[in-house]
Amino acid sequence: MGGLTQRQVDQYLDDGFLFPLKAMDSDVASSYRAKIEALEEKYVKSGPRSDLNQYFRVNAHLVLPFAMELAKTPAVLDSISSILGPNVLVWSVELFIKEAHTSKIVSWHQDLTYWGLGDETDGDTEHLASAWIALSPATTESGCMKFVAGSQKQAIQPHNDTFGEDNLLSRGQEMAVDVKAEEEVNIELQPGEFSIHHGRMFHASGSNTSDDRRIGCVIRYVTPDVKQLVAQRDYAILVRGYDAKQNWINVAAPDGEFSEASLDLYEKVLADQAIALTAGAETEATQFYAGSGDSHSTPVSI
Ligand SMILES: O=C(O)CCC(=O)C(=O)O
Repeated sequence: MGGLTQRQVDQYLDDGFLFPLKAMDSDVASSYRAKIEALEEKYVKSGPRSDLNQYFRVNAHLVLPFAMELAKTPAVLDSISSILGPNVLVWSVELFIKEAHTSKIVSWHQDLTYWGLGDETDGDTEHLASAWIALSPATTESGCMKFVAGSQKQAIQPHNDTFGEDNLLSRGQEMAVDVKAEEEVNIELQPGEFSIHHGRMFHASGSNTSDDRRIGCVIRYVTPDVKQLVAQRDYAILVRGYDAKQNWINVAAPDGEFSEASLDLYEKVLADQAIALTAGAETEATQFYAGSGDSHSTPVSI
């Protein structure tokens, strides 16, 4: 089994992120991009029950087999296991797509702020990491992610909901902290490369001024130690080792693209998670729940 060197693990512990790492050859990344674009063509008017973007942005692994396949990419899992240990579950898979020449951004935030996840009683955890795989060039020009080295050593900061129209985050959540330009590290990745970041990492991304779409697939990995502390229950798919703690409802990977069973499970998971994701929001929880079949409803997301 591959995995990170001790030096890379130490660097991750210092900086809170690692990049660029190789997930797959660029032609394999292109084949995943082609699958995404084929779905966009197929569901141009509406998704199977909700808007296609809902499934892309939240829990794609529950309804799209290729998203689960990406989450099981051996090189990514090996690296994640070097950080999280032998027992690993996938909590979420999300696609972040920025069209060419668009003003969409992601504001500065820390992932763990809104997920309701933590260790035992503390709404925080070291046992979660995200891997972001580039499926098209992620450059400064196309709006790649930006990290602040060492920021994961700080506590969760206060965040404000801005609901900014150009913000890819569902609440436009933004940290009430000024990040100086000289602190930013641009996480440039070529198709097939990936980065890993900590759940408390200060991160953001700018607009896409390039001629190509910027497509990233982010996978949120947890260990059996992590618990859902806000919602009553939460779900994950075991991808390495075993889950002796059973803090998660272990579910199966989808048995087909948007199969009826996978869509039913998707809606159940979304309804349960909405309780955690909307905690503290200034808007009604229903605004974030897209299981109603309303193709214009706001995706539930980070
Ligand atoms: O893709 C982006 O620009 C932001 C992604 C992000 O915030 C994340 O993966 O946690």
